[in-house]
Amino acid sequence: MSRQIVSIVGGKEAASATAYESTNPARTGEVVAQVGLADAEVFAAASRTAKEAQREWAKVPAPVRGRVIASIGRLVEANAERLARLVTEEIGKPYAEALGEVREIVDTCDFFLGEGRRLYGQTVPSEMPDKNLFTFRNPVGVAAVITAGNFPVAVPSWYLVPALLCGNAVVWKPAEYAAASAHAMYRLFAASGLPDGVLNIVFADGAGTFEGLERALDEGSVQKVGFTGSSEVGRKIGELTGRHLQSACLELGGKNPMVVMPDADLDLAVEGALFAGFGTAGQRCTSLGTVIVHESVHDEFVERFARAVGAARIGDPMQNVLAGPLLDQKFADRYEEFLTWIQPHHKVVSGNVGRISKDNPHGDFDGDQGLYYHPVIVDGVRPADRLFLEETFGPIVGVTTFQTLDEAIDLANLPGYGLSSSIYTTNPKNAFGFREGVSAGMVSVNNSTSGAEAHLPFGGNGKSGNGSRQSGMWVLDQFTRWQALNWDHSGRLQKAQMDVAEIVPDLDFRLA
Ligand code: UN1
Repeated sequence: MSRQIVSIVGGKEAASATAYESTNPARTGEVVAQVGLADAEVFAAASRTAKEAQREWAKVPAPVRGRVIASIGRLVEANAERLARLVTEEIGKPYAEALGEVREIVDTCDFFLGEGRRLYGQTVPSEMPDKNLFTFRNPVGVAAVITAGNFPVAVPSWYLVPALLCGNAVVWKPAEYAAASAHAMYRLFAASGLPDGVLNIVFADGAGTFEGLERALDEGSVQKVGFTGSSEVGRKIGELTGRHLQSACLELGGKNPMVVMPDADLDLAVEGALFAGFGTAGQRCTSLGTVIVHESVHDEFVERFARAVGAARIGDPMQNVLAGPLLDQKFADRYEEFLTWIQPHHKVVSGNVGRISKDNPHGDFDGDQGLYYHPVIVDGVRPADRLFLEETFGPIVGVTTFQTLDEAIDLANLPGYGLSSSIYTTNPKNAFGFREGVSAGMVSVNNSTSGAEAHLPFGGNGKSGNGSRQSGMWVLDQFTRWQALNWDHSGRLQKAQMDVAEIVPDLDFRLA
């Protein structure tokens, strides 16, 4: 029998309004969890509960909160295989990658448990005597965190761990199609001893979440929104939070470019493009969108890339495969639409296109009973094409050519996203020139566009986000607000800018 799961608010199961089935995309007939979806009121109520709980949580000394984060890391580590297996079962991510994803939670905990003993403020000299200036990091309050299901546990941890460490309470709304993985992660967090109400999990559909969030913002019970998902929904959340004078932390889509210079190690570039484009079935926000390859090496690169894709194993995600199925039916439907963007002037160089089946196999794999799709390389993509300009979440990569580095940089920036990017070159001049010119928040040199490490700033510009950064010390600015304190112990009112001693220089002085 499959699991039955519902939202948990203040440590108690909350009411659900509608039912949802989370299924295994590798065997679509298999239900992983029956999920009770809550309505807008439950979301708003969870935010009120969180607001109440946050007051006490903020009073727990940060080093003690850091110990809780340490416990979460240990619990996740001790349950790594189980959690990874559930992720594979629910969203079809190859098991080795799912284990890596779980590792990323532990890495994030490792980083932030120490932050509990740092969370530094500053002492700052005053312009007047007998006066001291300080800065403090205060928690923002309640964070509403809304996450996608392609990284159902790692990406949420990028929000949850620092938010909790900084003394905030959280209402987390995970993707419905990854509800069981999220529920398991919630239980691991709860086992760390987090007081009830400090972390709440609400399962809801998009419309219910949006309405609940709007209510919570109106009521003043949410002070920060974290969102990972599409640029389209990110824009709506940005508008909503903007109306409440808040700036959300938005981690959105990408059309991530990979530039291949004539001096590149082509085998390395092919290996990078294969993993960046088709690992995770192309379903990372950091997945490769377009290879921008120098015209002098284009034919050679495309031939080797197509060969590598033809040889890549697609199949049961519990096996040693490059990619498993797509995340969910919704993603399969959308991906099929992206395939209609292939135009007569394009050349598909990777072989078969579309759903893998008995009549349309990938090597000897017939698609079993899952949402498996052929990896597709489309050569001859032009700057005006939808395939060039828009994110195509799934296993499809475009190829185009350039003559000069400046032209490659212009092409890389043209779609207007700015999450990740990559250049393959053996010349440092090209690497640094690209870094300087590309609009992306993340740049790889001789490496995949995906696979960022958990302690570097993660985030994008343009259509990829509003400049917010997650991970490492940079995310602290999302979950804390600086407070400035000045303390005058002179025993008199000293007026800033007015009662300041003046040392008079001789500005007419010149060397003889
Ligand atoms: C995402 O798809 O939302 O850098 C995040 C990477 C992963 C995270 C991807 N560590 O590819």
